Amino acid sequence: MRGEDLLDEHAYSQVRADQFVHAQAKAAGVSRRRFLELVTAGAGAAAIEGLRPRAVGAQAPTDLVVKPTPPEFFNELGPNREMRWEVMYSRGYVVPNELFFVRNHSRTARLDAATWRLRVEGSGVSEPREFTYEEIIALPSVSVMRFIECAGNGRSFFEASYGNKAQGGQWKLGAIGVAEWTGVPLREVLDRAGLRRSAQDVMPEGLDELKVRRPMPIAKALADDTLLVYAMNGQTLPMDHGFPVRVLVPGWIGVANIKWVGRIEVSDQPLYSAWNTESYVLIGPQYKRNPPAKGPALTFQNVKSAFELPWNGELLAGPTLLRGRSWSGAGKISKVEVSLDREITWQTARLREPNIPRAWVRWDLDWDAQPGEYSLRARATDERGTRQPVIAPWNDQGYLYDAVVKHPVTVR
Ligand SMILES: Nc1nc2c(c(=O)[nH]1)N[C@H]1C(S)=C(S)[C@@H](COP(=O)(O)O)O[C@H]1N2
Ligand SMILES: [Mo]
Repeated sequence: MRGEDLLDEHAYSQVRADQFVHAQAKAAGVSRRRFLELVTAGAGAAAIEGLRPRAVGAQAPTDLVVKPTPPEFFNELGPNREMRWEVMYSRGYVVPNELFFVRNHSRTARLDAATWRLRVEGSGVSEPREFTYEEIIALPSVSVMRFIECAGNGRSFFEASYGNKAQGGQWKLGAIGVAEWTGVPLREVLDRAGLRRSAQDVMPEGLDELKVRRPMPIAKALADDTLLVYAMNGQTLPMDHGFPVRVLVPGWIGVANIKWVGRIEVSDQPLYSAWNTESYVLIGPQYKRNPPAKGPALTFQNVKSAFELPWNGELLAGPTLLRGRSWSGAGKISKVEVSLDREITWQTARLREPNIPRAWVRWDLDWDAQPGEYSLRARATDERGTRQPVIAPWNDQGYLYDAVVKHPVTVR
């Protein structure tokens, strides 16, 4: 099973669901079909520990995030802070830590590196053990530029396409950031815990109130750039971004990048949690249930673009340099086109180096802006040839909105 390529999203969720159902049915001494009936009726859910996310009580809003998040830099969405895209205009490749978006399911955990431990355990390792912070930072390390993007980034745009709001925080496009992440390849730590050849799934778990956790197949856990991160843009990992250690799972949806990681379960059986059965799965008319999950589990982020402009922004008439960034979970961006005239014509934007896979590329375009109301469009194509579509397929929880966004701008 070790060499099995489960990086493809559909293969991964289908294979795991089949294996899981088989094992659970066997353990319960019922047929596969009877087990599925129970799960569908809601009773089977009890078979899976912690399947349903617990509700979080009301929090004092000031308590949710540690760093200052002034309204010039961020939109506040409950416990989350969305980056305003205009703050990236004329900035460098990475998003500075002070400007990086925050997505917390509950609130920022306040941990002490001196008492923090990382426990690696489960049927997939022969020598379960704990690591201290000192031990982690003494291991071989690498630094990579990658994005972290919430699966719900762009969710608010479903409403304009379908007339209905998708469930969840109504992000525009600011639930993404690129940083230089420094840490230890997860593989190094798994090897030191005696990784078995039979290991199938790896589930990092956070030390936050909800113990957010989500599994990935062993192939993804062993990838060169899947890291246990302790520094962000050359600084100690900030509390809001997972201090002392978080996981980086490049290209995958934001929630895979578990912050405040305290435990990693390695299993020779398929693993499930609420975050790949109830949420972060695709539920909608075109998606099939995938018991015990309510739909196919999300893996990779898709292709998106954003202008470095305020939403409903105002520009002064005259020559201006329009700027933006595009990204894809599948690799580099190969082309970006911009339309200033509501998709009658498209112009190719200049791409600026660097163009790093699973990070983003900056682009720009000269525009002699004349007074008027505009609806700007940018559409990117990645190296696999995937281009942003006109419409994103509906799913109830509003994940993976990749359609071309209509960005309103007034020129005076
Ligand atoms: N432990 C834990 N890890 C977590 C989360 C969380 O609530 N708890 N949120 C996830 C989600 S949904 C996203 S999009 C990213 C956001 O990372 P950031 O807050 O550093 O930008 O962290 C992920 N890791
Ligand atoms: Mo997210």
